[in-house]
Amino acid sequence: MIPITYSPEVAAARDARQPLVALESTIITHGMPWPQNVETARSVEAEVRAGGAVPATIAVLSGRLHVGLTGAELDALGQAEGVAKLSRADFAACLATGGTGATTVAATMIAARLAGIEVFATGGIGGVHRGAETSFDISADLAELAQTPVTVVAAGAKAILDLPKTLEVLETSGVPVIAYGQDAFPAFWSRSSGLPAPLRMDSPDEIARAARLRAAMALPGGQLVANPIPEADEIPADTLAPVIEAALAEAEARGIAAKAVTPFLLDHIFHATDGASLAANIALVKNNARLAARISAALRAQPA
Ligand code: PSU
Repeated sequence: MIPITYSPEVAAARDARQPLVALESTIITHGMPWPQNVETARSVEAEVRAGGAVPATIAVLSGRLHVGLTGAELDALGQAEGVAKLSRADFAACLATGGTGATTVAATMIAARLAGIEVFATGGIGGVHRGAETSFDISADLAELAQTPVTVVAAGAKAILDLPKTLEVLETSGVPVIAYGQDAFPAFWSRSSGLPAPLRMDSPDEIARAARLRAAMALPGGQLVANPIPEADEIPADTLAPVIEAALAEAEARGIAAKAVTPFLLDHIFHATDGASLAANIALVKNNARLAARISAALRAQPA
């Protein structure tokens, strides 16, 4: 038996068959500083509710998988020290040993599938890191998208990554990468990466229909919906490029590796931009939550 606790709000939504949207917790513990992390988590949940769906923030607390966090649980997680960053490889081990961990995109997809939640909103997925040809650092998020049937709404992949290689791996693994409302693949803080997205859709209905058809065709895996950051909130790619280069050089000089790379880079860029990168990150996650709520409602209207 998997030790799962549903929050009262999520349990009621499941009973009433209301549309649900999963939200991750690594962005809270490893992606943003306190207190903006908790404030953002709350406002992202509010966006999902305003969009007519119910938010289910996911984390492992003392060996139980929580689907939906209470306000007190969210506050505690946002200030906790030494929380594990869970992916597919260590998820079950954390449950088995009574640990506490935040779920990455990969682990949140697994939890969403277990809870019957079809849509998940985050900031940006992990991907192929620059220099992967020597480091082999490729996020487990990509392999998860290839095998777990959840539609993930993100502002593309983080611009700290090697985006052409990230798109190549997604293509090889058969993951539909759908830019929402534009032709270009977005680059997290910027609306365009300068790379064309493999697919484009302009409505939540189409995205829902594609998910249903993939299931009908017995195709495993999810869909990546790449939703560009709103124009008013973006940081142009050329402004950010030198900041990213400097952050990568610093990570290399300090020998930062594996799971520590993404949190290190995000923190470095936050300080180097005087917080502008965080403001953009918050805006894009809220924007993704709004679209995810609409996709979840569209899926409810198109029963499997
Ligand atoms: N989106 C954000 N901030 C984040 C993340 C997503 O706006 O910190 C997290 C997600 O949990 C994602 C992880 O799975 O970054 C990627 O980490 P890595 O590159 O180590 O796979």
